Amino acid sequence: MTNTKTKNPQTLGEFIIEKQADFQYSSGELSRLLSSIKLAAKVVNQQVNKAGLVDIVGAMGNHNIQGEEQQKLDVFANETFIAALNNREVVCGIASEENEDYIKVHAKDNVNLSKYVVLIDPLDGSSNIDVNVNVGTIFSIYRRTSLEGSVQAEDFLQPGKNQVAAGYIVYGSSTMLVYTTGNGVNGFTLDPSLGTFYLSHPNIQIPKNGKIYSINEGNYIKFPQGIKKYIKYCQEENEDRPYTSRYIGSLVADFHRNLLKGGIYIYPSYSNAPKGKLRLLYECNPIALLTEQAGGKASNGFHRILDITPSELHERTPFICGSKEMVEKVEYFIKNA
Ligand code: AHM
Ligand code: MG
Repeated sequence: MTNTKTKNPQTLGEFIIEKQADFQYSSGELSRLLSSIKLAAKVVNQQVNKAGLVDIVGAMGNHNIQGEEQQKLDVFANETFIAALNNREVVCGIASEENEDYIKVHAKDNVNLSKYVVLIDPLDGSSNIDVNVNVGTIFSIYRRTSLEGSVQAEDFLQPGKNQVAAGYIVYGSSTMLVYTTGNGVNGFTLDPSLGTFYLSHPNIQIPKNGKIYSINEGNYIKFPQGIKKYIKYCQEENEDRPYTSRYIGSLVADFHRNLLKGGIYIYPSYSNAPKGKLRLLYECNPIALLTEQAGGKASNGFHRILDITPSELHERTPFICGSKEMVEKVEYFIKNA
């Protein structure tokens, strides 16, 4: 007899609870933290979807229906994520790409027992908002290292390999949340009519090799020699080349595509910016953990991104990530430039 019952798709909430068992002695704290991120993601998603209406609403006096002033979306996203994490006291500290310094989360009774800190890039690629192109949120979670009292800078300045979890939300034609707790990478798609994320991409693996390269080639003249040579290699006619060039200018969207299809994302150093543009703590580390968990590689051209010990919150780094063999090829060109 055939079973006619189709299994209900698993929701993100159910998945988080199920995976709690992966953590020995888990108190459910990380699950609550991830649920807070899920909640904030839905709120930001609603606003991002309405972004095109801002001018129309703005024309009515720059005030929304409650008489509050319209906020820029990146400010809105920043405040929404911070509020979601703050209100539920699921973390002891938050650092955001939008804020100069980290935030200490004080519990109502002044005893914050949370052992986690979160770092976020609340709306990455926000320059794309005006033209209806995908943007994203990136998050990174660590266990605090200081033993007591309020959170310290050292709790945030840990190498990426110490991350307990990391992920992103891509606000796109579908909104997806993709995350890892160090046990593989899973992707969830939002059903906007129900406001529920469903497991749509279990155990994502990035292909070992790909045909897509993503880099802002307009800056070619400023690139280091090894990167210039790699671009020429991508464009040569040979075996499976030339590769396809795809660059949205939204890290989350560029990475998401390459993760699913195979490819490489590069933001190198420039002659006038030796550390490139991207931030190690808010962008590169979480994307690097996801890459490695999916079987890919992330490097600064010389070393593994996740091994770098940061010295400041807003530190930048050159960033090369994606399909393992492609990243190794770039490292080869850099070494032999
Ligand atoms: P942002 O955090 O200010 O949005 O900057 C990060 C973004 C990435 O999403 C994107 O890959 C990169 O900047 C694009 O930069 P460029 O326009 O220099 O190519
Ligand atoms: Mg950013």
